[in-house]
Amino acid sequence: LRSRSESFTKMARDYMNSQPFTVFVEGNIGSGKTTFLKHFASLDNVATLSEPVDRWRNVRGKNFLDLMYTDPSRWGITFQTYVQLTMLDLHTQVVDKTVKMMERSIHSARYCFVENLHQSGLMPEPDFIALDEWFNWIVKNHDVSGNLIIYLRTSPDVVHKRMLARARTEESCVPLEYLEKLHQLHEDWLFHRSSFSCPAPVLIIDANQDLNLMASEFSNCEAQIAEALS
Ligand code: DCP
Repeated sequence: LRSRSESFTKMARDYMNSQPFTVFVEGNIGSGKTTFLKHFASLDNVATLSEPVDRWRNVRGKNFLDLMYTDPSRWGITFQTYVQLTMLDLHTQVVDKTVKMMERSIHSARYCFVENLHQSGLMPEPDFIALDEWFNWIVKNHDVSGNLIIYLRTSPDVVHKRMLARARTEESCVPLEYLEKLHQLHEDWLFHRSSFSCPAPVLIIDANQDLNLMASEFSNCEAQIAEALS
């Protein structure tokens, strides 16, 4: 019995050790998360999980992202409920690499986007409560933890220009003011650490510069992740 118990303990330990080092890449809309992930996708031991924006734009033929921007008070809950589901899907996805790098997380969905809709009075209180109850249940009952957050820190006017330049149809009506509010929520959470709890240590990157010139910043991140793993 003892040896069975020992081998079970060993199995459990091996399982624990097989958990990947999980990184969340966070930052405002247009901060360069996609470019950042692309850089890491070429590394052998890194699995990159992009945010499922295309899934949000076509849910059985309905564009939830567009609905949310068109009428946030009506469709904000629908969109954010679906975002929460797709993010949970990414958090629980098993990967066979040492590092699992995710674009955003269920945490920024709640602490930045849902919070913004709620604070701006764009999400009715019962909608917010239902979403928050779901969020709390998920955090308690699923492993949505991470080992490192990389915060691509930007100024709202820089990301506003990038957003206009990439011209995603659904975002054509997003004003600078919206990005300013999102910026403040990211700042309070990840920079000042004065709002919500942070699920992992934060590495801050200046992402205002031209994204094509950020190779050295990316390499620096690579080095820091390698150090954390060693
Ligand atoms: N979005 C949202 N609520 C969320 C997550 C995203 O309203 N919980 C919206 C904001 C954007 C779109 O979805 O309109 C995609 O936003 P991201 O900032 O997550 O992705 P980007 O493509 O803008 O990232 P980047 O430009 O940094 O690569």
